[in-house]
Amino acid sequence: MAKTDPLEIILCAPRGFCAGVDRAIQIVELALQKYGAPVYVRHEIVHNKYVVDSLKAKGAVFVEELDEIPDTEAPVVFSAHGVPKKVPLDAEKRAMFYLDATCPLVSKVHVEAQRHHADGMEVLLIGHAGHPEVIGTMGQLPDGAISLIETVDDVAAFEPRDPEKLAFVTQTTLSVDDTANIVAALKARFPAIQGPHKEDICYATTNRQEAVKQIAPEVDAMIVVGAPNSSNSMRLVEVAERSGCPRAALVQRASDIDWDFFAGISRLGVTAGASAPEQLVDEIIEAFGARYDISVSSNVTARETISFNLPKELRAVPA
Ligand code: 2E6
Ligand code: F3S
Repeated sequence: MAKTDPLEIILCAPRGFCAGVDRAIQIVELALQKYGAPVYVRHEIVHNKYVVDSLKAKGAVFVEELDEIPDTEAPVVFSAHGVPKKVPLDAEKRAMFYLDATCPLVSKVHVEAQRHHADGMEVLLIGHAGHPEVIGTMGQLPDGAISLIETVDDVAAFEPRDPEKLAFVTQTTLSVDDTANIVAALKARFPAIQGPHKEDICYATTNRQEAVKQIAPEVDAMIVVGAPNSSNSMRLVEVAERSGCPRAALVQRASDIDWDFFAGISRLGVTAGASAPEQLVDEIIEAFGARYDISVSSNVTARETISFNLPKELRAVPA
């Protein structure tokens, strides 16, 4: 490879921040502006170290659980992934001032699960064990009320209380294709099962996967800018591989690029998970620009115009 070697870079569009991530980060930034530091944040506000470190530098303090926070009048922000019901209850018991940055599309799933439970249905959640969104959604109902389904095999093994009274909800960041198979298996085994029209995968997850599917067969390699604990970003790497891209890699920063892995390529696809800032995409393109003669274009597969309201406490703060 020499600086004269041509490299065509094709950027997937849409990529990067979704409306829920944008809102969650704004909540922390505006809380810092309005109330001053510290602002406590329960869990990474979104799954990206660069975002978290930038907010830390402005005075945000990240914790995993509320019991790590001293008694304080400082605001406590709940991350975009949502929290079990117990978390706001515990915060209220301690008279904490909290701001909920749960993505409204995750809150919608919480409401669905509660509605099914109130209607006397047994609720299944399709998702990945241990993910904070899954913990948050399962925590909307009493312990044991939601059963987790991760695979088609789990569908075969599941024993319902009453197959006529079953409902399902899903995590928002799953593989569209894997989830379609799981939902098909559920419907085949339990024809009366209730649920959303397809699943609860959000618009941003769907659009980013679709964008990767279009580009993956056309390029020699694909970079997904994002973090290893970011479910939606990891799904983009899988989609690229399954759609025929011979080399797909998750990259957090330009300094992480394994140059041997990308040796000999002439077309590179680039996307970014919903929690990855565009600065990191720019940094990675620049790193390729230092080694190749690059030309950059975008492949637009959808246009996103959605945005979410801020919590009322922060609406009057100048951005
Ligand atoms: C909240 C809900 C969904 O790991 P995951 O993809 O869920 O989370 P992030 O922070 O990488 O992406 C944004 C997000 C927040 N997605
Ligand atoms: Fe919300 Fe989907 Fe983003 S659930 S935080 S819009 S990835």
